[in-house]
Amino acid sequence: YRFTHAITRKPGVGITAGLRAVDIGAPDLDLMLAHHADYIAALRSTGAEVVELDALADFADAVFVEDTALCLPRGAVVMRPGAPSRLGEAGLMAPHLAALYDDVRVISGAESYIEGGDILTTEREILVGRSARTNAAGVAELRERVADWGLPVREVFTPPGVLHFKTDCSLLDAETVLATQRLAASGCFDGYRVIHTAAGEEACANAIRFNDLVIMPDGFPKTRDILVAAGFAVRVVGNSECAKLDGGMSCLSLRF
Ligand code: CIR
Repeated sequence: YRFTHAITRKPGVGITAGLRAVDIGAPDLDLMLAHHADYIAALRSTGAEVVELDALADFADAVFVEDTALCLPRGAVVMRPGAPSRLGEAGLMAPHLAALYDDVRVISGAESYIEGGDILTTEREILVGRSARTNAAGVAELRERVADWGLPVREVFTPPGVLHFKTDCSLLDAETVLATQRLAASGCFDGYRVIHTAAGEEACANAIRFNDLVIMPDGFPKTRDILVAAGFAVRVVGNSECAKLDGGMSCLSLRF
């Protein structure tokens, strides 16, 4: 599958108030902007069109656009983020999806919560991990919304204490997943080839395959070497500031 588009959003001054599981200090906006520019340059270098939306003053975490939508080949689904401070971000993404897709559907149930970070789409199925942000009603509603798009929804396990399912995994090609040991041990990737993150480098499991590149965070040399040895063209991008807010490579874009 080749991606033709990505949607990103600039981080704004409010980023210092972004959600985080553990406070290890405020992110530096200027450094985050520099990393963000490198990330966008990497996406663009593959030939894709990259939309750069303006920062949203009222939403501290809006740079993490992935959580607002699910972008599939046949259409997009607007999510209902389970973090109360992020719920309003999804509706603000909808018009940008409508500009690029003919078919945009919406998760709308009052009890349904689901974030894009909990969804890994492969060429044969959509894996969704329940988490503190994604509940059973959200998964059930997603299943209904995409029922006629040809990809079954399979509910999987998010390890306790992990923000999103995809915090711990990425799709590297049609058959290959990069995953932490603690996630892969659940068996959710049986039938796929699994490459484990190196011991102590679990924080780099959230990478992306975007066309010819695997884009991964800087600072994880053992896993980078494993991926290079497996034949992937790896591009490393600084992620120190997003990491303070539990964000990684997938969170920063919607890709389709
Ligand atoms: C949050 O807690 O919602 C943000 N600070 C981080 C979101 C990361 N998004 C993602 O993994 N898809």
